[in-house]
Amino acid sequence: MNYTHPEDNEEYQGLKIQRAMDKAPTIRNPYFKGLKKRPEYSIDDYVKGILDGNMAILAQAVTLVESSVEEHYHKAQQVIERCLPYSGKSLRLGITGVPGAGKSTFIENLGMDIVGQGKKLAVLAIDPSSEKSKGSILGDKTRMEQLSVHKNAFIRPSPSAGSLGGVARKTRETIILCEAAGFDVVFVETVGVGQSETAVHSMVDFFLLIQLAGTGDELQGIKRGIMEMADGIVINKADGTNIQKANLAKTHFQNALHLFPMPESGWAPQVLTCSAFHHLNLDKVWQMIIDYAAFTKNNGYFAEKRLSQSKYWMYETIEQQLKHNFYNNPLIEQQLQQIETDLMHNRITPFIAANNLFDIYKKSF
Ligand SMILES: Nc1nc2c(ncn2[C@@H]2O[C@H](COP(=O)(O)OP(=O)(O)OP(=O)(O)O)[C@@H](O)[C@H]2O)c(=O)[nH]1
Ligand SMILES: [Mg+2]
Repeated sequence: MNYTHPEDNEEYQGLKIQRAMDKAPTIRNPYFKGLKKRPEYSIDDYVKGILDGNMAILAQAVTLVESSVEEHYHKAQQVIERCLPYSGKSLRLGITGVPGAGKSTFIENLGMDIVGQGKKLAVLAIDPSSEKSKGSILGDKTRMEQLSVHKNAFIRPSPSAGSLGGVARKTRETIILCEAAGFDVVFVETVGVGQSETAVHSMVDFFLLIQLAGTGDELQGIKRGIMEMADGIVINKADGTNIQKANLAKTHFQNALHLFPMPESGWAPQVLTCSAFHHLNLDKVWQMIIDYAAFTKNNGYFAEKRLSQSKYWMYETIEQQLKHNFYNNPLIEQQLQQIETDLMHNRITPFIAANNLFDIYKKSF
């Protein structure tokens, strides 16, 4: 249908409708100067800033890594690739423990010791629940009051968008950027609830489990798999009236660890007690980590483990991309619902349903 408007006539004197986008009004009040647009950095800017150890640019590069915008993804990948030759030099430490075990307190106090030695420390997190709860484990920077404002510390909450695989990939890539920016130690925190441990374990050199004593069922409380991953266990809150219980728990854990086969690293996991809050024995915990690094560097396991982690991440990425590609294929998007309905009505078996979808997928190329 064709409308003619009187205002289309050049001689029309009344109010005119502003023509489409060529003169769209600005959304923001032009007199409001509060919000400055962030400078748009080039890949060179990012790489140079990171290699110079510029924290503000590092933080923005991490934001780029975490972005779900396709264009950002490609830019981030190029930044990472250019930083890769400068990465790998840090000591990567994974920290897990049930809520309330004292992870944040531990990281704050051990972290302050580490930066006190002139080292640079990055604290990252993997929290697959953060998207749902909107609060992530490192959201509570208040518990890291001193560390969060220290010039040699970089604290970053868990990326929140996407699947665990996606969140883990982003954290892993952030480690690379931090290392290129000259960080000597990287902590990756997670909550002791299961799958996220495997993800953290696959990106760190040393995996530390923080436990509590005194519940009596401490051994049952954690999954065997998590204990098997641990290179060290600390019983936290070993202070005041809790010391004896902590020592008892230490013996329990030591006995339990004896039942596990010797880990591939050749390092027998140690159990220590500490008080993160009262700053007791944290030096021993740190020494254990240093000893582990020296021991495994000496027997070759340190480098070997990093290589096998790279391999793990390659396959992990392939799987993620295949999945992404499959489910975002327009033909699959069209057919999936129908085939699922057929399945729900018992018109088709799951196996045939999957095969049919694969046929559709393969034919789409
Ligand atoms: N007595 C004592 N209390 C501690 C110790 N470490 C932590 N706490 C207390 O235990 C509580 C929980 O500590 P957090 O450091 O927040 O524990 P978290 O593991 O980070 O907990 P989530 O972030 O909820 O997973 C806080 O009230 C701490 O003050 C310790 O060594 N001794
Ligand atoms: Mg915490």
